[in-house]
Amino acid sequence: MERSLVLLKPDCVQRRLMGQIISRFEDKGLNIIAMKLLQVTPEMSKQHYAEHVEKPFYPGLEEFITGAPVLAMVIEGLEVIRVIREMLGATSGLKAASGTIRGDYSSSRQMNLVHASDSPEAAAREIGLYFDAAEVLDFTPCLTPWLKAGDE
Ligand code: FUP
Repeated sequence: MERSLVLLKPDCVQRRLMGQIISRFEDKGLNIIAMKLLQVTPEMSKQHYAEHVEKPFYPGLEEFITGAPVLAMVIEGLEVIRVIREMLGATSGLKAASGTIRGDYSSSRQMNLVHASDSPEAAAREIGLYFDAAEVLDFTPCLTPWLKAGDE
């Protein structure tokens, strides 16, 4: 089992798309094990996007991500980091394939609705940034035997 930090970004919250996006993850059989609505601070943004802080687009990215609440989640599943990144599609909504979340709902590179961790190392770092250990619930949904075989 793997975990990913998923953020429904301010554009997703403001556009009232949270329910539709959460449904896609639930319909896929993934397990939401933590969830919190919060306002990202400039300090959190700099930690979250540490690899981008020096890039020319960073000031606009910080203004965007701190501009309204986000919904942070920890989602668990088999190969979930890759699976969710594929569900999101390419970074830009203009390039993302139809059928992906960004391909279906976004026409922007910045306002691309959802963030998801891109590696196990990033997931561990990002989960620690948004959640205390006690906020992440370790439970097995009762439907699990109907979602995957026991040896998967
Ligand atoms: P992703 O891993 O798909 O979320 O995208 P990146 O880590 O490459 O970029 C992080 C965020 O910066 C993206 F959500 C979009 C934003 N971005 C811009 O706003 N402008 C750019 O030129 C590149 C990325």
